[in-house]
Order: sequence, then structure tokens, then C-alpha cells
Amino acid sequence: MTASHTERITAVQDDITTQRVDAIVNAANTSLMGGGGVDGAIHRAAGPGLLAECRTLGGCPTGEARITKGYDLPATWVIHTAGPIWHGGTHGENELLARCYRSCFALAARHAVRTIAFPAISTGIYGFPLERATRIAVTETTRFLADDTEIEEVRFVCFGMETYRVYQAIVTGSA
Ligand code: AR6
Repeated sequence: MTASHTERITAVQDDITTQRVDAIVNAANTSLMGGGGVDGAIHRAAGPGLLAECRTLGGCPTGEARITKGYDLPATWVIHTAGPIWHGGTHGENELLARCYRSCFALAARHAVRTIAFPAISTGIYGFPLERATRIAVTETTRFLADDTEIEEVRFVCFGMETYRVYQAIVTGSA
């Protein structure tokens, strides 16, 4: 029997590049050519094969996602998504961020992914307010899992204490 969708959502404070899951998500940019933050960390840990494959993809519009192999990472797959840059909240940022999560889940489903780890997309360099972004991440995940029986774990990997605190509160429903 499949665990209820809330039991399948976890939050940890860790580095996403070390996660032993079927797929990790990369908070990339529309070029898919690497960058700073979690994108830089993933490319460094995966090795040059990742960038070589990314070069063949022709970029990724904001809100969409693309999948590559994981190369030297413990994860089999990397799902790259381009989150929205925060421009004050009146430029469709909420919907674009929600679309990132939906696009990632759609690709995960097509590749028989059972365990998937997400970073806090758009909340670093792109400046999306953390609590607002976390609510969107958890809402979209809960919606997806309500109709899905294949995914066993959606792990939110938080890079700092503050991010972890916010995710933990929202995932457990105490905020
Ligand atoms: N593991 C998990 N989370 C991490 C890691 C890590 N190793 N490193 C950073 N984070 P950001 P964005 C967290 O800036 O806001 C890049 O240049 C970080 O603390 O990586 O979507 C891309 O190429 C924050 O909580 O991504 C784009 O140009 C979260 O990951 C741009 O940054 C997201 O922060 C994307 O900006």
C-alpha cells in the first residue's frame, strides 16, 4: 500500500549533491550552462559530462524542466528547471514557480523516478521570498502526490538552518 502523501514528504538540512535518490532537481537558469549556487555545486559534483549533455539541450524556458543523467553524482538523474527571478511578485512569479515543480514531477513520472530531492528553487540568487516559495513547493508536491502512487519520497534538501526551519514548519503543517 502506498503511504499517504504527507508521509512521503520529508525535509532535511543537507547538500543536495550527496543525496542517494533517483533524481535530484537543479535550480538552473534558462541557458542550462551552469552557474553559481546549487547549480554550480551540482555541476562540480557531477563532472564535465553533465555540462556536455546540457549543451545539447538548447536551454530551458522559465517554468519548464529538462532531464539529464547524473554522471558522477549518486543520483541517476538530474532534472534541471529554470525558476523565476523575483521582481516583486506581480510578474507571474508564483505561477512560474508552481510550474517548475509540476514540470519536474511530469519528467520524474516519465522516467520511473521513485525518490526525488528538490532544492529551494529561486530562493537564493533569484530572490524569491523563502516562505512564499516553500508554500508553493509544498502545495504543488501535495497536489501531485495525491494522484500519484509511484513516488515514494519527495525530499526537500535545505542548505541552511533558516531554510530548513521554514520547510520543516510548512511540511509538518505547523506554519
Ligand atoms: N545543496 C542544496 N541546496 C543548495 C546548495 C547545495 N549544495 N547550494 C545552494 N543551495 P540558488 P536560485 C540552496 O541561488 O535562487 C545559479 O547561478 C541555496 O541556499 O542556487 O534558483 C543558476 O545558474 C538556496 O536555498 O538558486 C541561476 O542563474 C537554494 O539552493 C540562479 O543561480 C537556491 O539558491 C538560480 O537562482
